[in-house]
Amino acid sequence: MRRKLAAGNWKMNGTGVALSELKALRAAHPSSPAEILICPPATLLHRAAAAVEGSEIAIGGQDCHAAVSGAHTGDLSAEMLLDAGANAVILGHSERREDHGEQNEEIRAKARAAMDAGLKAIICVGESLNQREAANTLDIIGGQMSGSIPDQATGENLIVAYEPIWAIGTGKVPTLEEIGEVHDFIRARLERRFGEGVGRSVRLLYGGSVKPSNAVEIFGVSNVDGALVGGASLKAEDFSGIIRALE
Ligand code: G2H
Repeated sequence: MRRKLAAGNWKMNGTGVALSELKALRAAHPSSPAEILICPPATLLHRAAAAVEGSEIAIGGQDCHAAVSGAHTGDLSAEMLLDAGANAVILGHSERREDHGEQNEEIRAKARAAMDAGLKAIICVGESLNQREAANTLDIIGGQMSGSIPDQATGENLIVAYEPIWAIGTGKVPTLEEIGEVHDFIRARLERRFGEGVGRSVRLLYGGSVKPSNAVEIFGVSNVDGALVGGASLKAEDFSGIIRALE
């Protein structure tokens, strides 16, 4: 039985005042059958971790370096995220693939480092609109999966997020059939590569313009175990609505 997961990706949003949203979220969900994760910007990790200490809410990073330490100005290692209070990290988000030219091989190395440090790696995959229109979606997702998921993946340390690039922050959402087709494909690929036991235990998140008003129907799709939420995770009230849709 896979535990449902609501993961919030704050992206490059939030200064200290945003912690009030985290406190409101904590108050609204003193307990939850679903796992709740918030990934704030790195500058807020320590304070966010302190704000949720002893609660149901976990904290995650939005990226990490593949190396353990060294001369990498501006970067953070997986161990540093762990030390700051994170238990997970988002890797290979399309915004990082685009803004920083991240390729599958680098994402795989980062995921290895995250898993070695004891973090859960949320590896993002997704197609562009051109790729979907050219009927290449499953080829693209399959290539991203084999390129960026490391061999030591398990149901504990790996979460895969399907985020069609054209649905991110645009308000456009794929049909439920389209979401189901990709999630079933991801599940089948995981089972083929890692065996049924591991393949069935990895959680699959949908991401891209999830909000309280569409969460229930998206969570009803087979092999959708939760969501990776951007814009609608910034306000406790909105994110609460999405968490409730999982409960
Ligand atoms: C997709 C998602 C969060 P949003 O990037 O990762 O963002 O919910 O704003 O589309």
